[in-house]
Amino acid sequence: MRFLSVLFFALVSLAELSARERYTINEAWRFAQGSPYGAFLPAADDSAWPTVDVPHTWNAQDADDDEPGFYRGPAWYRKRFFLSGDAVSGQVYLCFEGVNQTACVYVNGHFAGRHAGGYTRFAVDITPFVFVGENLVAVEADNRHDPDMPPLSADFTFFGGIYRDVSLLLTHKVHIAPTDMGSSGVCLSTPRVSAQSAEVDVRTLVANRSDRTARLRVEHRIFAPDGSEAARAGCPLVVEPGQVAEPVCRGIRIADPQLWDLDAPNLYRVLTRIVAEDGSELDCVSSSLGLRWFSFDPDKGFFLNGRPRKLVGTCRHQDYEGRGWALTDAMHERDIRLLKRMGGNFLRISHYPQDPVVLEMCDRLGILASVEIPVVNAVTESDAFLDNSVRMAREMIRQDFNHPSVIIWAYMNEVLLRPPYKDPAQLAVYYKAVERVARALEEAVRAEDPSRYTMMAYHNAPDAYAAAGLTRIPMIQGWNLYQGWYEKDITRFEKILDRLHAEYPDKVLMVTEYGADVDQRVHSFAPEQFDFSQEYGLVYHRHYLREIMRRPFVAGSSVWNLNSFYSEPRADAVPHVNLKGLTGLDREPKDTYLFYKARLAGPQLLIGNRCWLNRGGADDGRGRCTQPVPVFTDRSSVTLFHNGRKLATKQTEDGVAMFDVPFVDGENRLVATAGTLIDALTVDFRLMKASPRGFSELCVMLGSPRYFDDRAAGTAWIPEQPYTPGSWGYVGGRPLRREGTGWLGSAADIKGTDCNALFQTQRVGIEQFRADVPDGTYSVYFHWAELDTEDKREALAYNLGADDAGTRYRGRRFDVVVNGSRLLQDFSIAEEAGFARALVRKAEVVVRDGQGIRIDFLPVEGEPVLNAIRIYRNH
Ligand code: GCB
Ligand code: CA
Repeated sequence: MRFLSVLFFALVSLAELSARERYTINEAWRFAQGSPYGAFLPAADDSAWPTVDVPHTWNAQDADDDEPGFYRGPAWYRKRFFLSGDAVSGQVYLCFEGVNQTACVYVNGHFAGRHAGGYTRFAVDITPFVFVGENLVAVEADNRHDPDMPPLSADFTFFGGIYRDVSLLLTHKVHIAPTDMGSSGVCLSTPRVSAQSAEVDVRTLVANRSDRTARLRVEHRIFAPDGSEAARAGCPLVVEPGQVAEPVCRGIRIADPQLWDLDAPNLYRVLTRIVAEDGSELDCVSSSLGLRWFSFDPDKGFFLNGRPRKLVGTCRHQDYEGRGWALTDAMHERDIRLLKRMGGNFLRISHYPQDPVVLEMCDRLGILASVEIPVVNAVTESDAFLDNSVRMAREMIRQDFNHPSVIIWAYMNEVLLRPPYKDPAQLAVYYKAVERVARALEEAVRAEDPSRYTMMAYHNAPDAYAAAGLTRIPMIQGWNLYQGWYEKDITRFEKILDRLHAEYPDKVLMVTEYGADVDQRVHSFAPEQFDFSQEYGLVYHRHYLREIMRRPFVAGSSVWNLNSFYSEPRADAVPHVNLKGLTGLDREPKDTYLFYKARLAGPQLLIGNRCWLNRGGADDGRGRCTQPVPVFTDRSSVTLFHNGRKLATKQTEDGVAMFDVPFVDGENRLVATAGTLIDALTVDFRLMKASPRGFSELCVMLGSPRYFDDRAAGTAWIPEQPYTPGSWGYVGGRPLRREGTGWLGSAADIKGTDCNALFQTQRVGIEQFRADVPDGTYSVYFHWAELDTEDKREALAYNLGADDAGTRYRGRRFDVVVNGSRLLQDFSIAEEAGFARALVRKAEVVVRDGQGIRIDFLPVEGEPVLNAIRIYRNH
């Protein structure tokens, strides 16, 4: 095998090799968690290790299961790769786009390099260690907590692994070096750009790893978007053996530039070549270049190429359902298209630098971006923490410097959220330490790149940030605001904006985050704060966007978040997930996404609730169930047809027209029209009824005004109603509400189910559930979870105001009597299933003599509860 591969490469090397080669080596790595003995040695036996492909993470499962925590520690990856004689006679680099969080790289048993920090790229020069033929690379990756490495804590899962691409880069001994903190070795800046002309400076990093003096020419050719040559420049260069030179070619002039803009993201291409004395090309790097200028004004906002542009967009995390952070390039690309199609023009790449294709896509699609390093929640008062943060900021800037889409470098997010002290004296000392890190970062960033703005994102504690001296340091203040979500009173949002602008009239202000968690499966026609419904999400975003748009001093805003993402300790409606995405972890658009699209993306007509496929409701007694349906559009009015009949024409408000649709059982065809725009949706509706004259399946959530679409089972759960003779419903009791906040249901993660929303609410003190069904045989499925808690739950880092330990359990026991006969006696949910664990008990009930179903809940100790009930007719 080894001989064959040598032969193969010997044959290849006969052909002319191009100046540089770069290709991924993602496939067939051997992987082992822990620290297997001698894993860096070529001779180590990895034959029993599972084979994985990178991008890879070892936390995809354990960060999304019922066990708290996930593996944070060392793991090893090993791979054999093959090099030709030509490759080995040149320079060989291994390039990593991202390993979380530290990586130690060994090649053929030799230590070749180390990189700390999970979000920036790095190249390791492995030339001294490689052979012709088979080589072995072993990488130890480690995602354990390191107090000197940001992030210390954050509301996202720190997935471990080689979670981005790995490439081999083969160059000549004299080459453009990738060794400057992972930069490409070509650095483009545009000191002067106007509509008439542009000037480009190019700095190149040229390394001579040969043993002879290199007499060279560095050449730059700039090609216009149409491919024609727009400018050319070059200079001679002499580099002594072992030296690295950094020639700068200044003032390359481009007349009548085609500007890079949001609607016309024109990209030039700069081809940088290193040419030997004999005219042969030694290396060549192509970089894209955008010509634009921009500025921020504290009152008027943002200007691009002289034109005012309100920045409106989202933040983004790099997660996908089932994969953690291990995404392919194409999956990253898709997200940026999702943002563009929504009409967004701004991406806050948060809370860390992301895959290189993300900014490439922003360049290509015309989206402006900010990028930040992950100093989140807190700092460590050590020099090592400061040094690591500054290095990370430099890496970020050098790696992404050339992108015209980047306008802001940011470096701290809510850094006062989790101070390690409570004592005021200690806190004051700590604030000084935070300020020191902030000043060091601000200085480093401005020195690295004076052409962009700097930004810090704060949470709603302006006084604390002012006290810590942090509000005046960055050029832009970014505020993360959650009034109406974590905090009460949604109108406080605009009040805080106005207050901040009045307090800092000379500072540029952005709303760097705002959002509400939405579980795609949850709906409510009585939406309220913290109910996770699609409808509350809409209420929230309509309000925020309106207030943001009204204020020219708000230079821009970014919704938290484009996509839902993993956050291991969260419970919420979907455990381990932050649900604030406008799209789900699977990128299914929520109604909020459709709303933004209608507001921002030009001609649109989109019927909402389009993913609610198990939709149901209670029969109104006339064979119908009238429910609201939103239609999203930029037009001023919309007409809706239902099953071929015109329903109504409605005026739009903030991009939404609301219709009351009298759904019937089965297919409901909705057609919306506005001018020439048309959209259609077919909804399969389950009309639920229980009366002596008729029955259809009944799925009812108790103590809840919500609807729940159980997609796995295809069941449509509907809200409770009080019992009236001839129908169905509960008797007695009250919905569970949280102490303090009064929010719906419990904050506990319910084990043993994917349907938290179904079990987190209940009717406490329920006396009866009745359904006046016709005679027959029925299955009754009681759904329970004990929501009172045994222990105080650990406060969640991010349930800002929402920390909620639940009500303390004081014992609960009851009898369940069905149509007069006792089904369960002295029944205790906690004894049967434990706390916060789903329990479904199915019972067969024979109904005769027109008695219907009558279930009595008789207290023995504490109050009886019921979370949900499903009644199904067998015959
Ligand atoms: C924030 C944080 C972000 C969280 C978000 C939330 O303010 O910056 O990392 O994910 O709130 O959803 O609570
Ligand atoms: Ca776990």
